[in-house]
Amino acid sequence: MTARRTLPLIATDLPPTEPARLVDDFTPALIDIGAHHLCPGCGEPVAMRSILEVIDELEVAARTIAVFGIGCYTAFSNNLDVEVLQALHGRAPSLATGVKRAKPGTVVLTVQGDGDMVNEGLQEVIHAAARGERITCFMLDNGVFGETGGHLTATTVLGQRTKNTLDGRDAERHGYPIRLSDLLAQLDGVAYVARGAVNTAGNVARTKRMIHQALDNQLHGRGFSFVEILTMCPTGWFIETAEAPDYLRDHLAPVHRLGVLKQDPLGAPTER
Ligand SMILES: Cc1ncc(C[n+]2csc(CCOP(=O)(O)OP(=O)(O)O)c2C)c(N)n1
Ligand code: SF4
Ligand SMILES: [Mg+2]
Repeated sequence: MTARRTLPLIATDLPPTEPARLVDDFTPALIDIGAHHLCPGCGEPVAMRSILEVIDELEVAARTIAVFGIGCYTAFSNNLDVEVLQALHGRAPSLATGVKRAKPGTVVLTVQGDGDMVNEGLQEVIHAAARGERITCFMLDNGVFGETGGHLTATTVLGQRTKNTLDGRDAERHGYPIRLSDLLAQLDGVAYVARGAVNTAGNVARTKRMIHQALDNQLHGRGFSFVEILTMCPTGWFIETAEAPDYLRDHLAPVHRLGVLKQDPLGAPTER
């Protein structure tokens, strides 16, 4: 049994005591709204921004097709200057496979959460990876079903507070977390696997390099590329917004370890 968590509970049924304050406009070129409606301190907008900045830098926006899963990040799907397809829960890698095979000249990526990808569609990503599909999949991993209230997912780490594990995930009762990047790195057909995070400026910069490498692989016809991005979810973790970056560092990152897990310079054969 894991030790009881002692962090104070935050009331999420009341409005914030202080209004939000816009400190600057950091809207990236490929997002056509100035503000988003995700929670303050959420890591997903930072991850989305990083992906879009790399697409812009690679000058592939006009031939990019993003396939979205369903989660809080899906709020961005109507506001991007790239083509977007909405997949059913967990099915984005299969839809992306069809798009890439039908239109090999496009740059096809998926954006999914941990609940969408590891709970609701685990087989889809594993099979797409093993087939060596020339697509790039991004998983925004906050260890909770954020959009539906912050419940436990398959990646929730032991001891992590979620809506249905307020005393922390307990191995005996809830099982162990799945480290998806580590699993995918074992598969032939996979060219690149990396795990980044957006809890510090340094980690954002490193994660952007991973995103760049993963998309560059696709542009060179190499095999399946995957980047997991650990993102803060202060709402679903039931902690103060300002505590979330350190909570990610202290609880999520020691289990889902940051770094490049696989880098095959050649990848799978490129005939397809
Ligand atoms: C088949 C199906 N089951 C459940 C839902 C409800 N649902 C919508 S978003 C979501 C959570 C997704 O969690 P995750 O992928 O981790 O994204 P996050 O919200 O954390 O960014 C769920 C369960 C749904 N839309 N469809
Ligand atoms: S619930 Fe979590 S993942 Fe969803 S917008 Fe809020 S902080 Fe972000
Ligand atoms: Mg999630």
